[in-house]
Amino acid sequence: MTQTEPAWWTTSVVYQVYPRSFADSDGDGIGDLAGITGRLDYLHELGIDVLWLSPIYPSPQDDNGYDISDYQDVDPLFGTLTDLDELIAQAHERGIKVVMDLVVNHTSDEHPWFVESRSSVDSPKRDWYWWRPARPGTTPGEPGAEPTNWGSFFSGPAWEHDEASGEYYLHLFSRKQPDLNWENPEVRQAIHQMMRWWLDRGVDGFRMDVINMISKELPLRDGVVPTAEGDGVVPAGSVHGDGGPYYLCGPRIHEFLAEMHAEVVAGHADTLLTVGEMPGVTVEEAQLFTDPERHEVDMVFQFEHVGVDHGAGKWDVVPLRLTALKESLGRWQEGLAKAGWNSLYWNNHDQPRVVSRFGDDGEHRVRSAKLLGTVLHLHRGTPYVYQGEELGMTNAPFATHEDFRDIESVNHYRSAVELGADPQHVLAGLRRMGRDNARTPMQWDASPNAGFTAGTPWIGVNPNHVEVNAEAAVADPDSVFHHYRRLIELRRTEPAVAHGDFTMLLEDDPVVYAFLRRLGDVELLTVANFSGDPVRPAVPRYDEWLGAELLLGNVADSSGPELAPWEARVHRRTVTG
Ligand code: TEU
Repeated sequence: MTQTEPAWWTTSVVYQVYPRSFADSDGDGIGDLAGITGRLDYLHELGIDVLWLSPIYPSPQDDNGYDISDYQDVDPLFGTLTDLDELIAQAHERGIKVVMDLVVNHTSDEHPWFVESRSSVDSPKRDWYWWRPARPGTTPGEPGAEPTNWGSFFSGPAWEHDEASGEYYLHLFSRKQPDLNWENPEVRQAIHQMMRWWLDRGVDGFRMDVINMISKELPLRDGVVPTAEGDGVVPAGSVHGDGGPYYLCGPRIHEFLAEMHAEVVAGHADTLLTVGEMPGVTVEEAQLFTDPERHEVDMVFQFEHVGVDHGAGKWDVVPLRLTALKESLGRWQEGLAKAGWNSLYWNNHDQPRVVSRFGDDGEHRVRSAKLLGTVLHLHRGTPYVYQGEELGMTNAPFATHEDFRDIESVNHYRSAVELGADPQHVLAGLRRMGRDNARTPMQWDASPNAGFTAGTPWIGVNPNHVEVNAEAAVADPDSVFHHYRRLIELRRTEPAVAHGDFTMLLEDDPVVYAFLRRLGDVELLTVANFSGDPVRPAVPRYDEWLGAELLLGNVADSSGPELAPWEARVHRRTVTG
């Protein structure tokens, strides 16, 4: 982004909708497209530029739509293609672009491609997926006979035995999500064609699900079994190896993404947004993926900063160390400063609610939600807001394991308990980290189902919707909603927010998050107190900043040298030299 005009998405904010949980127009308890269309004015008022829709395609819903059985249609649960056209048209009328989820590491096992692939070892589509015989010297179907020892993300082995042919197919996620074989050029061409079809229909880009997993290193081989002792939540006895080194950013990943760009995106590049979801991606790899000269993707979702509270695995939650969070985000800011671009997010449909995770969802809920928004949006990159984040929605009070719906949580509970873990201990991990925290219905108002549905919601509504809801937030000028609205506006009105250089301050401070942005002679200071106690920030010459303009804050009439609990401020000044 040096000499040329900065891309449009550098000044944009993306809003993610998880359609199943956003707004239900027909009373079946599941959100739908017409429900989203009915809420576009709300999103317009918030001021977002882009809407990213989690999958709405036909799907058996084993992983809530991330298991797709037809890439070119809409699941009747969510409506019809006509409803989608209407949503896109109405969004465009309000100046909102629409980005689709693209899930092409795997399909559903009910996708016709897989049905055909499975039908016979001689099927012309056999090689579209990863079929392998049992490990030599073993009996197919017996535990340990899997072609490699890889574990799946959703518990159990990453291979499923197919009785009919005696072979196994690879599924990094659920057994209903077989991995596509990207080595086969026909697979790639079919996907490119499908993507072009969506662009012709008027969509404005793609969020690419686990796209750094599409290239596997050959030959497939065993991974290291991480721990013999267990990690406190998954006890000893877990036999699966980590295949990550062989499928995360594999040998042909850059080639595949460059090819996809050339085949699909080139020619529309100035108007589209592409973002690759990339678990395990390093900043060095991300530089390559997002360098505009390389024509791969515009930005990536990295996972480091949402791993800082993971102990031995995601279910083993450790307290946040703010210094670790700053070290990580600061390194990403620096790493993508010259070429490439960051995406900025706290939340999505896979992460627990940030105000419960890194803030204070009790006494200081509103203030800490504003602080978290401020810190994120003042970084350099494109911010993503996940539905309800702009209300300060919190984790849900799941009482028993039966309250969970997500396949990851349900399988994890079952397999950990089978291996002998204490059910209460497993539940405690699910409550903190379970993906369903993000998936409880959007809280529109204080009515019994939060205005989400007239029927029975597919997952429990958070009882705090009587207080935390959009209707109340829109009516209250001091709400989290209006704070987010101001942050989104600031990105457009203050060029240093989008384009300024970034310098982290106070790296070793355990409670204060502080950084500078600088563009030309404009300098911004963001300073935030990540604690429930007042603090005097050790920012060099802070007294000089106190006289500078306060662009944004989350505590009324605050001006002294001390930050109140969970206070965040953004100062602006003009400097010379
Ligand atoms: O998620 C990819 C991923 O690796 C994790 O974020 C995942 O959610 C899990 O928590 C690992 O512990 C993407 C989608 O965002 C997710 O919803 C899907 O379940 C997954 O891919 C498979 O399509």
